[in-house]
Amino acid sequence: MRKKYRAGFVAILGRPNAGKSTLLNALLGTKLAIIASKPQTTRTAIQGVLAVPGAQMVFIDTPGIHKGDTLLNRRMMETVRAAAEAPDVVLFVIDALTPPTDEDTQALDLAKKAGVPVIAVLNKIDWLEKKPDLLARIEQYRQWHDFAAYIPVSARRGSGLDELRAEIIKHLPVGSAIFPEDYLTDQPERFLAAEIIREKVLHHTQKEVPHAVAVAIDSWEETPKLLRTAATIYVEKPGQKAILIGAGGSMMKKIGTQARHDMEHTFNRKVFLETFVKIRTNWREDPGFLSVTDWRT
Ligand SMILES: Nc1nc2c(ncn2[C@@H]2O[C@H](COP(=O)(O)OP(=O)(O)OP(=O)(O)O)[C@@H](O)[C@H]2O)c(=O)[nH]1
Ligand SMILES: [Mg+2]
Repeated sequence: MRKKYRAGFVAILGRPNAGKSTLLNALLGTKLAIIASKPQTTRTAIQGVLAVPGAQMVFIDTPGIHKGDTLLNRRMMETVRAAAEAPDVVLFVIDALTPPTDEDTQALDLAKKAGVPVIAVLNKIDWLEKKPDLLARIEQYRQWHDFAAYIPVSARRGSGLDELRAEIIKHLPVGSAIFPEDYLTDQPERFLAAEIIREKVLHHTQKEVPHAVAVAIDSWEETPKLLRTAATIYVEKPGQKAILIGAGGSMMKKIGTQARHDMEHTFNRKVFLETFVKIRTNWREDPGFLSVTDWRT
């Protein structure tokens, strides 16, 4: 007998930097979400849809669970709570290289609240030196919750993903596809472009600068062969602006070139990108500003 078609929502939860966005991209086989070695890279929920024979998985990547005082931090946590409200299954992403933290506990609390099966995804095993360490880590998490499964993966290398997809599908409800076959994401191209620029900024800056950066797209004109766009990179302080511009504009040039390169790949056309840097004091506390850079509003 043919297996019944399954389709459903899969929330990806976990502490900052666990590798949630890397996992989303790896599961989809497409780069949708930006990645950085700094925590709090993802700021909104990012939906990515994967159709395989017999099933459709609607993944929702979320910001890492953390405590933070700014309005931006609170909005990020509201986003995670909303994503955790009604999934069919949760992927609880664990950085297997490091011991559990308070943020892991908070993330798990939220995952449990969803009241659906939670799969423990032990990520970054490519850097794990000894197998007993992995088994010990699994044992640690087993004490916390009766997970539906414990699946070691390397999101970066792409290992363990077939096992993970198969496990996810088991927990999806029987039903027809939620989105059309070729549908990939709810993110508009402008938002993807702004995120690509922010990713390059994160790669080249340290300490408080990554957290102080927001990107807005000011103009967008496209033809089948060319995309012409202008973006403003907002920071909070003059010192941060100086860092982003760099000596003789060198940093801005580097960020612009790398972002343009990625955008050409993502949008499959030539890109003409102009970037500006502006100071916007305390933008993380400014509801008006936050809604300008949030593509959902
Ligand atoms: N070695 C190794 N590193 C990984 C793996 N997956 C992710 N990383 C790295 O972990 C860091 C964080 O990855 P992200 O995917 O941005 O993590 P995240 O959980 O989405 O982080 P936030 O959005 O800040 O919550 C990056 O430097 C990744 O390259 C993996 O399988 N192996
Ligand atoms: Mg992320």
